[in-house]
Amino acid sequence: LAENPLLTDSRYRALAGSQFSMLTPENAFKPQFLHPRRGVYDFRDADLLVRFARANDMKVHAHTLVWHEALPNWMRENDDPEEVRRTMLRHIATVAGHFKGKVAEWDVVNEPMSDDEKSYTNGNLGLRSEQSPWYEAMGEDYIDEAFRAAHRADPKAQLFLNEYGVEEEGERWDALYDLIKRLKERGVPIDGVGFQNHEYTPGDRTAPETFRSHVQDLAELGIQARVSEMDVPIGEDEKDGRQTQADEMAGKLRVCLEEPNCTSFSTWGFTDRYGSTADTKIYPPRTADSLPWDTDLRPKRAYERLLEALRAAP
Ligand code: 9MR
Repeated sequence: LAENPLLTDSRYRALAGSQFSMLTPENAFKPQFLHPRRGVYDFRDADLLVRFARANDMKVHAHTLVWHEALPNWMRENDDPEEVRRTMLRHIATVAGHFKGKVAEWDVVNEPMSDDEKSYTNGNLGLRSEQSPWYEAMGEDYIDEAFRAAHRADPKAQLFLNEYGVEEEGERWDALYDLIKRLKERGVPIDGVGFQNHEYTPGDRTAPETFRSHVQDLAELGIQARVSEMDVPIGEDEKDGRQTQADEMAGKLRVCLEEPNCTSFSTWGFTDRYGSTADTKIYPPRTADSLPWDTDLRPKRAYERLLEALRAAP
């Protein structure tokens, strides 16, 4: 983290000014690390990141309170719905309470939408069901309860729902939009939606203008948007891959800078040396080409294009 070139790049600092940057923890705030046993919390790594951010004038966008992954086993083991609900509420109260005033934003609910086509027609309104202990116990209400609990614990934090695969048109976006509308109608304290923007395959690359129209749809509901986890892995022999990667990233950043309710842009990692799209199933692991800095921390074309987009910002 201390190697992050953004901390010392004067070109970036001059452009970003006081809105210097926002740190998003990749793993340290996940329940499996923060809450390894019932009632036993370990905030050491997360606190370290918060101190690092403060020392470097960065805000913290904390990730994540309620997800169906990265759970300690004990959280999955209970199937009494009332117990599961209490576990979720206690976790949120303790964790968001611990970081009250220290983090600016939270991903309260991560990835609630289903990957199973059936969920979009069987009455689940596109929500992930059997994979999620939270949905299993409470149905859609877990989302309402999670946001209300986070708001009680830290009333000033901005509260986000974070999702992938919603940058393009289709039933997944439609279902997410309807969900946000229902939440707003029920008075749930949700402030924003994170668009992850993982573009793992060429088929995942999406038009910036479609993303813009989704950001604008959210603006009408009084909801912020952010690019939360962008990475664009390119194939080794993909022609003009680095150019495509640069265009994808800069295209999304430009939309975000132009739309008043888009509040931040974050890549998922910064250097290919530690990128989460590395192939770790082989030995030695093969690093991917997916982030703005290469494995030697040299800026790629993507970084130059991101700077250009910042420079042209309205
Ligand atoms: O990059 C993260 C990886 O190190 C973890 O093993 C994994 C499971 O906790 O999560 C990865 O981050 C994911 C993020 O939390 C949610 N959106 C998808 C990200 C990439 O898989």
